[in-house]
Amino acid sequence: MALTKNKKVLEFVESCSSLTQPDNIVWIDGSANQIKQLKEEAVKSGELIKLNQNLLPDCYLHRTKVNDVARVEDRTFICTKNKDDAGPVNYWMDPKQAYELTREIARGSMKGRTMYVIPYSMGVVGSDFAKIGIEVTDSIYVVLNMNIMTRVGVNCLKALGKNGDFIKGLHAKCNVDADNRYIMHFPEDNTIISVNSAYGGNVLLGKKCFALRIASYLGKNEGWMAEHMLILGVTFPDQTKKYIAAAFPSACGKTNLAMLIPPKHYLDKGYKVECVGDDIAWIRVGEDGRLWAVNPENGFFGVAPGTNEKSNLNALETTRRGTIFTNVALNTDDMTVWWEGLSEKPEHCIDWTGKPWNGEGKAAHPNSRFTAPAVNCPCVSPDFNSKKGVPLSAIVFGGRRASATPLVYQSRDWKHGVFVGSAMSSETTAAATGATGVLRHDPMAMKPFTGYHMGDYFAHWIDMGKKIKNPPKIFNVNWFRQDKNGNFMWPGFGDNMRVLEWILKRCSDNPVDAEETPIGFVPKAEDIDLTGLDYDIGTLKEILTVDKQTWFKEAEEIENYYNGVIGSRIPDELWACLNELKENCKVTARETAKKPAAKKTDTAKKPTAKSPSSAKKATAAKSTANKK
Ligand code: OXD
Ligand code: MN
Repeated sequence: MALTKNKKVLEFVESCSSLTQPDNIVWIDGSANQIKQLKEEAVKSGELIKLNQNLLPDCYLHRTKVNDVARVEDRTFICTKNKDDAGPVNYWMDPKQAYELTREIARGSMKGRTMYVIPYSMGVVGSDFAKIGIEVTDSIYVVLNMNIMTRVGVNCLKALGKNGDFIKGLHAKCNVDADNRYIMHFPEDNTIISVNSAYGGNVLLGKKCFALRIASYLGKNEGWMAEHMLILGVTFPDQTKKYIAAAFPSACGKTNLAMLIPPKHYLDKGYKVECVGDDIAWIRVGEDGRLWAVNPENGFFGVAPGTNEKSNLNALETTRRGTIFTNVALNTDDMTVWWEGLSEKPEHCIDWTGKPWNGEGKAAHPNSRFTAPAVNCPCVSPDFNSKKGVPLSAIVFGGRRASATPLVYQSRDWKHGVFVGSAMSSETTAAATGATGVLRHDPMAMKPFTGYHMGDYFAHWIDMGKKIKNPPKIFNVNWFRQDKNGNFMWPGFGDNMRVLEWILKRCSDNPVDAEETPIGFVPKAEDIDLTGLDYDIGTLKEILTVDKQTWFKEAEEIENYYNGVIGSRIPDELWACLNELKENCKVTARETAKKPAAKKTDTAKKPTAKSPSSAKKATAAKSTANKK
């Protein structure tokens, strides 16, 4: 029975059911009883495997089809009337054609199946940030995951009232046919249609599709921001708190950073890190002129491989109950789960494809996941459900770069920070289909998630800067520098606290000193606290060095990207920053003879911008390690 009188919702549900022709329609009310029944049904049908309920209470395993294990960026479309509005880095399809194509595919596809109607909210229901969506799907797996990842149930319908608007989402599993898989976004109609997939990022429509692609478009029009960012809070020994939002591409360690456990000597002093979010931030300007952020999600859809007691104990604890695992291995001795990097290999296990594992190849898919409720997380922030969000002191960008980019640097101001974000590149990972380890531009880690023209997105960042009286400082980090033998040069994980501390000290009223380099401010090596870490300060100095020649080449590469890919919509402010970078990195003949580039102090005179152009010892681990 329909749970609402909202005509728009009823019409949407009716249009989906007359198209897909399900045998039954079930409205998801969010009650524990209904969810329990659905789990039982999914276990009966084989869609879920019940895990050891003593060791992993209320935990289940799901396997996707082998052709359906990651986001499909080349089958993900932004369907705007005007092709130019989707911009150069999105795949585009004419909305009329996209509706026709996907409706044809979905037509009759739910015959013999049940259609579930999921009312959900991104953000705490009733907060200024929150937005409601309705996802219609024929997958119990989707219902159960959405129930973890978002706030689901009748409350959301109540919040809509009789006439409220919402984001429409239709997911039809069809035959999970990779050749007819499409993830369509219609930002001008607040609509998403996903067909022929059952993998999280393609089908949990509240996540990437709504909370990033559609929301970024809404944010541009409504004056706020939807970003691919974790949010964490640091409590200092004097009990003051500061918040950081950080953008990293998929599978580059956002979950690990968001749940970081500081090194012992920080804990002893009274530092604490708490997690507000691990993937998405919705950000608005507050009345106090600062940026305030919420995590619109309600759970974590984290990458399993590489997660262990050392890399992320908090994530591991989070997954010990009420969790759905996808494409990990099944330890048949005790009906628990296993993945590469978790622990010693189990004696007997079934791999992610459902076959007995003989120890060769991967037991868990590299993009296998856990879907776990945020409330399970031992370090979840008390501000997790705050309706007004948390104020940001710092925004951090970061990518996976074997060379060039130092451990950390600070931009000169908001505009320069936007430039730094726009120039991000990172090596690709298993979170999306396609080759891994390929360096690609991924501005603000939003390449796959911006629902409109990337040049306009940069302009939106610049415009937002004009509205923020007290902007957060903007930084860039790189945990992934490698030496010539392919060893990581920074230990990462909990030790990243040492870098966060420097970042926050730069955000204080009395900032720690820094050195100005051609790309921004880097720490003096002695200002990074290495207490308790067997780490060579020489290595630290090396990964804090900025090489002018390398950065001149980077600048040329950014220029090629701006000119060759993004094109005319890039704001002048960013061209000015690029020119400034090139100017700063020009190497004189004398300098060529005595590398590396000299650093100036914080107070040194900045070079003038040109006008816009027309166009360790113990810690080093092999770079095959996953996320830091
Ligand atoms: C994710 C991703 O699942 O970025 O968060 O792919
Ligand atoms: Mn992500």
